[in-house]
Amino acid sequence: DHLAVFWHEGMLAHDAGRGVFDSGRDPGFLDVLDQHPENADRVRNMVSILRRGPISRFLSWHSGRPAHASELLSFHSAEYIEELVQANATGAKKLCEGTFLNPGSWGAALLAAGTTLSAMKHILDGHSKIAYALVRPPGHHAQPDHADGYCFLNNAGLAVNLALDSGLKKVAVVDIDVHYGNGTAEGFYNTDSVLTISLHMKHGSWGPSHPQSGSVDEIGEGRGLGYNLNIPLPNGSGDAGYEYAMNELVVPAIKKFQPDLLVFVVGQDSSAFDPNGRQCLTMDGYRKIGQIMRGMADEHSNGQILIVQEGGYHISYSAYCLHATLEGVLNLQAPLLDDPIAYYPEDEKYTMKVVDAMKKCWQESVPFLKDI
Ligand code: 6DK
Ligand code: ZN
Repeated sequence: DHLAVFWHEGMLAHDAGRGVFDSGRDPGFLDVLDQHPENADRVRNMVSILRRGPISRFLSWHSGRPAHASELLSFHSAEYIEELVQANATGAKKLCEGTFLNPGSWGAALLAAGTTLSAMKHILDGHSKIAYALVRPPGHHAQPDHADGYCFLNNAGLAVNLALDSGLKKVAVVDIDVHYGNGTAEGFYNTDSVLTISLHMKHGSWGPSHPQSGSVDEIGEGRGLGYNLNIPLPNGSGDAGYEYAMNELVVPAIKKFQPDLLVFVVGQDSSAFDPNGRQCLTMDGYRKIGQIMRGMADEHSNGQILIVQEGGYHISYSAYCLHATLEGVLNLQAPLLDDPIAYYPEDEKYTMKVVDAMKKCWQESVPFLKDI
């Protein structure tokens, strides 16, 4: 069993700078500003854990490539692409809230799109059943006509259209990034050929969530009615909550839809330690979701899964959660890698027992506290 990873280091050239990226909560007390959450270092760590971690023996590495401008028109309007080309040529610095350009950004965005297309083509050509596009800048907020939420080009959406153009009839997208995949949803809102499913942080349940849409009643339109399924989950849903939502909602929907191929849109910002979310997944939860995705692909989609990278902002835990997700997709029996951070004691009353023991110790050894 193996998994083909598509990557190109040119994607590291996109740099959205430093700043106060959550102006809703930071009143400007701090001198040392954060890197933009979507920085090159987070992806450097994803590359290195896949190269050096125990999963490395199951992976083959393939070079990504830039998309041609003409390939972008399957998802985006010509006007929007022209706008991006102009922004790049004139050195524009900001496209919308949180979404910044530097001189390397457009080249990186073209590489992210082209690399995702290459990964999809690899599956369509029958070279591998499972491929992972390790890409940045991310794509799932990018709409046919707009940049949004760190995203310029909708990498997964472009790949879905390649699959349809190559003769596949039905593709399902399952997006577990903590934010609603609104761009992908919009691109396929009126078609029944693509079932888009997004699990995300319910708007209003924690912090300044983005975007503010993604409610359960946004179910598609026209021929696409019913083919966009939103699963907004309350913050803190955790491993058990996500596993339940996968088994109760996603698995039956995929079973009914019978896709020819699954696109698994992953974001590690649903983890317990992410600065941009509070869904509280740990490596165990990501591993389980990966296993469930693999089970659905084996049962309905000839084992075919394209995995596409989106967000995930904890500089090290994101890489570990990615590793766990791919372990799950590979259906490995025992976990390959321990969780370095998440620790939940089995007995939640444990602290009380420790405190009781200390009190007893004080009563016995500290003279003035012998009768507390
Ligand atoms: N904040 C993503 O992880 C991107 O889904 C998340 C984008 C969050 C944008 C947050 C944002 C504001 C708004 C107003 C003022 C200040 C800050 F696409 C992925 F990378 F995957 O706009
Ligand atoms: Zn996200």
